[in-house]
Amino acid sequence: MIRFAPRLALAAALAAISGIACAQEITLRLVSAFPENQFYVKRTLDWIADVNKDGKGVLQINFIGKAVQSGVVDLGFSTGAFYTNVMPESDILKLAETSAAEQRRNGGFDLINKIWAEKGNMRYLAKVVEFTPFHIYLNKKIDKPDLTGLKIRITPVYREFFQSMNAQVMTTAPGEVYTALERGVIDGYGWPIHALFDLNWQEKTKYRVDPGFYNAEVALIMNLDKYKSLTPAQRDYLERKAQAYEAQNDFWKSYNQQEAKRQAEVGIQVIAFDAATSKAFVEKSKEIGWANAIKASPVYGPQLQKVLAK
Ligand code: 173
Repeated sequence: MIRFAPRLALAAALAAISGIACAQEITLRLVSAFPENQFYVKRTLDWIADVNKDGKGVLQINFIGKAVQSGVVDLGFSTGAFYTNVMPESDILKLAETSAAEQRRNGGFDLINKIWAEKGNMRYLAKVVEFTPFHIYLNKKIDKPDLTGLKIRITPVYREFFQSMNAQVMTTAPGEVYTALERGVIDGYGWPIHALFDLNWQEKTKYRVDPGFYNAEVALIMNLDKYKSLTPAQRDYLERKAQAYEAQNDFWKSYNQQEAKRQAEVGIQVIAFDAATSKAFVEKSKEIGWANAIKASPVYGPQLQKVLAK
């Protein structure tokens, strides 16, 4: 039997106690790709407050603000279109017809994380915006899906689809769209069904084209080295909280209905196509989207299609 000398036993006991007393707490830095007045960010700030309330002694998040940078931050709150410079696959998530919950069951979430780890040194923690179509918003009237002669603000989400309708496209950050509309630099823009009001674009918008297409994706992403450096307790806590945030995504279904109503109330008119034209419009958006996805990512494009498309 091994007997500890009293002093050694005391040292061991103290070490054990100090391990508990200084239960490791980590503070992660988060940046948002979206402006702080956007409702997305408010929801995420609420989530951060909740994480910090329950996570004392385990994990805290420090919101840094608006910046699209890598390396200097631990967590990003962004959409795939804003980091196609890291990997083209990021923009493919807009083509998802399966939900985040389904992707966690059908292997999609694991595939995304395999790609994000390999190409972006990132962990895709949770999707927190979904069930949200994009639309074309215009200040000039059209009567068919033809954008000839129109200057339209885009991100990578919309590029090929809008070009296929002959639009003259220009990439513009959300923060610059209002002024571009005001000055007539653009005749319209691609944007989700929601969040016009966050940035006051309803003041400068006459029409919304229906139907919508694709599925807006906004997620919490994390530097993979940082993710791996977390203790099991920290990682479990962060995963649990991120998944709880994702589990609220049904919220967007009713929110989007209210947003469409609000648009109508301020006089934004809907340009609708007949049933056959609408169907062809949506089909074409998907065809173009997947053709580009597979061209940009010949190996992972088809694998993503299996888990994202329906
Ligand atoms: O239009 C955009 O800026 C864009 O690509 C996007 C994507 C997801 C949510 C909101 C906007």
